[in-house]
Amino acid sequence: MKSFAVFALLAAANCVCAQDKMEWFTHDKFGMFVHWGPYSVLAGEWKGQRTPAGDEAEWIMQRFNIPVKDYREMAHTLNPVKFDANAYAKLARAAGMKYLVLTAKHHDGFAMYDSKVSDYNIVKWTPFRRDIVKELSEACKREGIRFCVYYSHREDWDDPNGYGNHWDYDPAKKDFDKYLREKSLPQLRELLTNYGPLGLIWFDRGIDTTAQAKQFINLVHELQPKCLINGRVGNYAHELLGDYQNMNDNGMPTGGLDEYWETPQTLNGTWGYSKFDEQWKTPANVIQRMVEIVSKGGNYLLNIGPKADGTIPAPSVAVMEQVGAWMQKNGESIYGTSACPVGQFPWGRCTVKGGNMYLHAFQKPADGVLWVGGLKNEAASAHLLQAPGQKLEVVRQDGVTGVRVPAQGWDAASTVVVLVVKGKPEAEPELMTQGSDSPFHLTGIRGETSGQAMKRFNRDGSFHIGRWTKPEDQVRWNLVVSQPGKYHLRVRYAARPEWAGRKFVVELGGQRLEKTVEATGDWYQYKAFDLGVVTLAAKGAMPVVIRPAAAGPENLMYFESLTLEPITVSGRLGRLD
Ligand code: FHN
Repeated sequence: MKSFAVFALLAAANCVCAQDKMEWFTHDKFGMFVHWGPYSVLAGEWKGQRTPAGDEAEWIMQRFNIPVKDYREMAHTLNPVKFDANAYAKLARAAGMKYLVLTAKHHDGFAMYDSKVSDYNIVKWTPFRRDIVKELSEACKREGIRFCVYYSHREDWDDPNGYGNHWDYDPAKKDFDKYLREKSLPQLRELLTNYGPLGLIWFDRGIDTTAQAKQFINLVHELQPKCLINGRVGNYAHELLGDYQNMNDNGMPTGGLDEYWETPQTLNGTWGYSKFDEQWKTPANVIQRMVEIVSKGGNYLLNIGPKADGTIPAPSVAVMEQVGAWMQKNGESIYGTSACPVGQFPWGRCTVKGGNMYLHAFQKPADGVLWVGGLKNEAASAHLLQAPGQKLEVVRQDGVTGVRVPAQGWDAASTVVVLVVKGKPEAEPELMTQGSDSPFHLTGIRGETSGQAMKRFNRDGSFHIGRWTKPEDQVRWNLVVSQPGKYHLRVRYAARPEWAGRKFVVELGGQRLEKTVEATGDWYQYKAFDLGVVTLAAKGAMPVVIRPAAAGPENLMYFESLTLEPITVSGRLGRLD
């Protein structure tokens, strides 16, 4: 008993630690990604051939299978004489960004710092001879920006044993462990040792085994325990490691997640500089994306791709500055906020801090009212964030709260209204309604999680429920049945062989089904299973719950959805399959 209490205390202490470590990340919300390397010299063109439309310019070496010898020759010419680290850090600050992630080494294997491990770096290989990582880390410190590095730990097209170059090197002859031992891990050690405290390390494209990933994680923990590790450190098809998850590139989740997350996004269509890509996002688009990300509890890592001379493309600067002007006025509604418990509105999105709900109106509603459906709390007052002294009228109709907004003075990107509510904003349970003969599709991301059950990200861009082991770790939906009758009940999940045999329970309308988890293959190999026929006897409200039947050591399953498909509806014969 006593040892259990000690264990519980230690576990609680660890938990606080993990939360403490994430504090700046969840507060800061907005960071600058910088993709810069020798590929900026080519700027999307090799010997008269362009990288295909929509292609990423930093991949040019791989796209045209440029021999290492030729690429290395080209890298000798990188000479960013106009580089001014202060300008980068100042731009990040002006944009309202709080952290900056620089590609210390991208997939081409070239280091943007003075590496003793490999001479293939900006100091020893180019006439420039200056250490970009050092200069930027110092400039960031001066500007109060948290400095972070990207490091391509698996992919390295220059090293004979690194991953990815099959045009110069025979993959069968590669000794990947030698690459890890002699380049990747030692370079990471240099970055963690020589440039002061790093906010986070951004690994990319995963790595084959968990044991390999652990070597990187352990090194970070050993040298800089507070430095965060992104989710791309391990194999994407396995349990995702790291302190937080990254969406796919330019990805946006369909709803809020229960884990820490960030989405890396481009400002045009490429990460590294391309002279052909002028498809710049507008400031309004960037602001609305940021609001949407923050409204779902995530962070926005927005990229710039500097030119070979060290300057930042003028359109990127212009967009960043305009975003910054908006942030200057409206930052309160972004920094330190959390996800909005109520959904996505036709007029925009919402973020939350204490009892303040920041209603971000992307467009003026036709009736002049921002309706906030699904809110449990009573409203206290409302005002424009820019005019705290002028109260706005709070209206209520059919149980729904709304704020009447002025006709004038709208911001092209997002006008922020502060709705102050009594207590912590909470959502009414979401009601899942059905059309005639239509199935109920109950996805994990639309359910209400409780206990340890967690809405998590999948590398294929979808979501699942994980981390649930005990009966109190549940997912629940509130159905409104309008078509009573018999329904096929199906579940879709992924389960590793060692999870098979666990029991799970589905409760609905007074019925309790206990079923056994079957193996589907690996972590993210989803399969649908028929759970039999159930009766939704009467019209009206009906909760549905899925949970582990008993406590167990592992994940119950990676749950994706339950489906209720009508067989007979209201006495009629529905779909039979
Ligand atoms: O291959 C890279 C790509 O070049 C870029 O660095 C992005 C940024 O998220 N990550 C990889 C692809 O996911």
